[in-house]
Amino acid sequence: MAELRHPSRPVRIEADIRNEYRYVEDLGPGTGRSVPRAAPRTDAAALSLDGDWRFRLAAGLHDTTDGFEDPAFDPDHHDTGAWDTLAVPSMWQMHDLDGEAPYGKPQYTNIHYPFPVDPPRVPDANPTGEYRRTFTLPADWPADGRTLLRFEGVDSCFAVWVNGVRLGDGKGSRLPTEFDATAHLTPGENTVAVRVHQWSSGSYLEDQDTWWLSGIFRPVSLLHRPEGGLDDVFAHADYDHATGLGTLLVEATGAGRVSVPELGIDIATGESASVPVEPWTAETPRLYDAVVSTATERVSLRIGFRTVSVEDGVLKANGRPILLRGVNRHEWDPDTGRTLSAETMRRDIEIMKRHNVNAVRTSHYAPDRRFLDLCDELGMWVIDECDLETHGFYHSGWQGNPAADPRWQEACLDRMRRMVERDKNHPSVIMWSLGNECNEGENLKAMAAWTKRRDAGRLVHYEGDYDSPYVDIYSRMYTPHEELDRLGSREEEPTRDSANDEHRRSLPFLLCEYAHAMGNGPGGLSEYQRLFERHERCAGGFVWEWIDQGVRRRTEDGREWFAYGGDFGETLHDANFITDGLVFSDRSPSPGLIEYKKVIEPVRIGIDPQERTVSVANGHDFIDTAHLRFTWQVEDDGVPVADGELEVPTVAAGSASQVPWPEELHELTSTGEGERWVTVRAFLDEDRAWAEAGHEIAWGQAPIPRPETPPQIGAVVSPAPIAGGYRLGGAEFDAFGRLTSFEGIELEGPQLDLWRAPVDNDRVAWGTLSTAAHWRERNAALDRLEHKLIDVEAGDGGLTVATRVGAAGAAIGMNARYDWSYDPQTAKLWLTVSVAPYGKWDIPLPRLGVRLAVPRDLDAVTWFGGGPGEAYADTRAAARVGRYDATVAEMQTPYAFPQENGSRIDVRWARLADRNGTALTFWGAPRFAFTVRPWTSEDLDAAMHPTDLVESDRLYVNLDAGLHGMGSASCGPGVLPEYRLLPEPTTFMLGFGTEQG
Ligand code: IPT
Repeated sequence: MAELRHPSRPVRIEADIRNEYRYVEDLGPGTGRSVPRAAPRTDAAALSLDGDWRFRLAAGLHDTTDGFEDPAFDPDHHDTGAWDTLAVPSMWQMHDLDGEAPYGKPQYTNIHYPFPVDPPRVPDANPTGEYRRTFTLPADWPADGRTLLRFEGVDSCFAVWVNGVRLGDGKGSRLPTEFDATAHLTPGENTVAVRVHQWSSGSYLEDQDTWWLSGIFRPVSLLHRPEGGLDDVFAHADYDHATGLGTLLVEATGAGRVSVPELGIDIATGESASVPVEPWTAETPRLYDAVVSTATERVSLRIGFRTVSVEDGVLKANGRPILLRGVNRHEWDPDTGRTLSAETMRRDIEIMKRHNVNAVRTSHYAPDRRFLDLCDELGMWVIDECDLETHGFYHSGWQGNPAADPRWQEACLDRMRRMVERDKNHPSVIMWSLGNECNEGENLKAMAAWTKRRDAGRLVHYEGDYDSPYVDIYSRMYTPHEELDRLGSREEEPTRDSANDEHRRSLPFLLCEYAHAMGNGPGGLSEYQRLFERHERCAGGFVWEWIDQGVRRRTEDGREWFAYGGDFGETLHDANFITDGLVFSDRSPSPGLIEYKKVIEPVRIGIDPQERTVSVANGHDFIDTAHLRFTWQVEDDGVPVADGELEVPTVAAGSASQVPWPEELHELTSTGEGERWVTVRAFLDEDRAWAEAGHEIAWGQAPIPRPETPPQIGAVVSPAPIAGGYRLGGAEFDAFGRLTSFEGIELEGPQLDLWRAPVDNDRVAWGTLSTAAHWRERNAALDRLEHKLIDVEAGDGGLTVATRVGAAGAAIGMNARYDWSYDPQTAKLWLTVSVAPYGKWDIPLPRLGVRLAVPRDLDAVTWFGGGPGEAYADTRAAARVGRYDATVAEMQTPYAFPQENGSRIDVRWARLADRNGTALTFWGAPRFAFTVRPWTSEDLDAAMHPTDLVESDRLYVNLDAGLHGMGSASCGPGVLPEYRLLPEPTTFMLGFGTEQG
């Protein structure tokens, strides 16, 4: 194993060494590179150079102490025998992290550069990897034309040698670079050597919110370019919705023919043809196979005809407004970092499509190009974003921002050119984004201008310049709801420079980031979606972000966990701000994704029990509902009693239709004892490329109304004194009035609980004190409340226990009274909790409810209420009323950073049972929120990772009258007023029994 030498070792920096590495810190994008171009499928010869390369790592550029030499190929001088073997593509810090971590470790920072901000200088401790491999050109490798050596992505800067000849160097990590190797290749064995530097001037342009990782992380290949071939092609494929004609024009660097057999098109490059076509949309990703050929090369393209436009300030595709239900996607794999397999890319899109997502912003760089092939094929609107972010300059008031410094202009333009040229043939790409978080600057303007000249067929996006002078869409991030409402109504403040106002007001509005999906949440998605749907100016939004970027690790005893910032001993890091995705690091959906799926469902199903109708509103932008099958189902107290198919006439996109209830359902409307709910669901009628027939797209639910009856409590028993306390029917209490057992089950009695392990949205705040900090603050100290008994009174009706609840040092607290009664008829124990705050409260409560401990064996959970997943006041759209079963383990949500989780909403009753039939049932009067966990909120609060949580021999059950909402304050607006849990006098009632619910 190569030893990563200590970076602080003193090294001699000689003048000639400085010269040799000048390219690392110069502002140029690279030297010796070929012109950027598209690289479509072709029949020209190609040779993959992926696989095992020889590799070794030095601690810095100037670390010549251990024979770290010029990698120019020289068989006499170079013996790679002692080198390691490393897979290409891969990121060198992602290797053997649970073992020796031979190539250093990942580091995570959000905005801060992980080196002194002294552009364009980077540290001498610049981990530098030497890569080398040999390859033999196939015997039939063509002798004519040229051969290019292509790198799809190298992070962050590299120089290349072929057979000892230096071809050049490059920067721009997530963009392709090609070098002409023709003159230096030999028919036999060849050697390619690449030297890769972790840091370079390019790092100043790549300050995205992700892990700092290095290496040849995307594929490498040799590509033959035949004489008279097609080095570059640009297919323009528009769709005219008025005529139904698609117009194809292929520009190419060589003169050739373009044929689309299915459309009968056979034209010359540079010529156009218009024929009737089915247009491409994200909902109907219709692609036509085309071949562009010259005498020496055949290039295959997949053509999607579509036209993107802005009309009257509305974003349109093919003449119709579109609503982007999007996600921001970093490329991430918990084992390999930003090196992704094709399967993983497909998996991402499948999961997105299955959750009704129709758009991706490739935050914040051009993705592996195979991802865009898949977006074309499966149907996704894409904002393709340039690999450019200079966020770290924010901390110095944007002094020295490369986006505003003409010396960096070529580097910026080069990045844009390489992205646009690479991706210009993808119908899925509807906007080019200049980058992310670069503030303002002339270089951005120049990038926009170049892009518009090069490709008039797409829109230009950039968020960082609010005046929006050179973009086609007004884009912002994390805008609160009420401001979005004003923006949607075009009632926003004027631009800073009044010259821009008219232009900006004419633009559609986009939230390129919103709803920060960090930890539990985001709350408020439904409210955002309503605004997007209300205002036609709103083009929709992109949730931040798609995936938790955790690094998979294992404890010594083999338990899996996911690392975030700081877990690799980084001194500068941004902790778990990197785990903020809609899917967890292993790509399992988080509750946030389930919620998002429901909120953005493209079909809205309304059920009106009065009118006995079902309404179906088709929110698709293009397709009708013919691909959907509808069913209805009736449940009594969550138990299915009847179901059937629902005939819904085909509803056109943007229309709604109402159907009467089917006869059978009609007959079921009278309801007996329990609650009767009608659920209507829409499923895919047949297999799609991304889901099978039967996949659920949307649902609606409504109760058959009935008067809500308060719990019937019959004649109650009086408490009887027993040794050390009281007995009340089947319940025993200690002298302090705390419940100790019920029907023989040992309990640690319910008592008032106001605390929750703060969620990221409580904990993380920008420029203000977080909600959790207020909660912990000395005068409140809700995390360390004490309970003081004031009085226990055994009366005729039961037991009354009065307490005061407050923390040491705090002047605010709660009066809490517990009224217990026992109804022998039903064998139920009833508890009425009455709370009244005292002192001056100016903060919301984390939760309001009671907590009790029960034996660990009661592991089987059944409940009737909202489910199946967790739901909170402002994240409850996906909670469906029903009867659910789960184990205690399944009731937990494994957020990478432990926090409040797993609460089920609107629970009518919940039952915990062990294997021997012992069971405890809780009733609400009428409802409660319910969590059960094998550890306490305090344990959750103290843990850094789920693997820190140790199961106790108890289960801790919370029965809550309410919980404070989640909001999105970890980056964005806090909890909306209607979901804040305010301290006020409250009474709630709970029942305890052993019967079935
Ligand atoms: C915004 C960034 O664009 C994004 O990359 C990510 O860091 C996100 O925040 C938070 O996770 S910028 C923020 C300062 C609004």
